[in-house]
Amino acid sequence: MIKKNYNIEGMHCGACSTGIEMFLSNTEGVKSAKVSYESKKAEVEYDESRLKDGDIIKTIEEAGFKASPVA
Ligand SMILES: [Cu+2]
Repeated sequence: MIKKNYNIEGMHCGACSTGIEMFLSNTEGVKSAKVSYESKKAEVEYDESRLKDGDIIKTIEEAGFKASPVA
């Protein structure tokens, strides 16, 4: 398991962050996802043998938002 942080663009309320959390949580290989509307960040814990950085970003984009890894 690996834990990574992402910056998220395009959220305008707490429902957006909850929606992204649910979207990520329903993704196979994701163990946990915490999204903060206040800090515009996501903390995702996932199985690195099944998912890559780019898969997490793609999943967030599929939910309708822009994501980039926190350096
Ligand atoms: Cu919203």
